[in-house]
Amino acid sequence: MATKNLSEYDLTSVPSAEQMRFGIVVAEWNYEVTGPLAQGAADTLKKHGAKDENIIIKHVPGTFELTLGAQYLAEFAHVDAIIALGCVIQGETRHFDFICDGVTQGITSLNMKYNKPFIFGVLTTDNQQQALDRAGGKLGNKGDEAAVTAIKMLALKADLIK
Ligand code: DLZ
Repeated sequence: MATKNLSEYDLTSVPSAEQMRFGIVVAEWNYEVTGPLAQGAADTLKKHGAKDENIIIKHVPGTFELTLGAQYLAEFAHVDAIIALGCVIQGETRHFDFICDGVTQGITSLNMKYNKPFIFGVLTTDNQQQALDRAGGKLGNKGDEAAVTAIKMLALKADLIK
């Protein structure tokens, strides 16, 4: 199966983000990957109209901490949507599984708890090269995909509320 390029999407299908406020929480582990993810997400939000002052970027130590970091942003930063960015690379122990399970369930439950989009921008790969390929490399940037998803989910909410 061909792998999708994460940065390729129909530009015309993305609503304006001009009035939206975003939080981005970034894991410091594997920062050579998560740094470019954050850059991609912020650039894509701005490309679709988000203002600099409406993009709040905060860091947490590792992917496991993304859930609480995202909750802090929802509680204290008055943002409309939160993008959680991390990278977990398979190692020799079962840590990979525990971190992936924790963050997946954590981010999922935040969506329900706050009724806001919490976007899962976590790469889970077998090795570093696979991660770099998806952080601005040959397969695009998962941060771009996460940003577009955040905008679309907020637009869906606005459409249904009115
Ligand atoms: C401990 C750990 C390991 C082994 N691997 C990763 C990883 O690949 N990616 C990542 O973001 N974080 C990793 N961590 C750190 C955990 O996410 C967490 O920060 C620590 O277990 C402390 O709670």
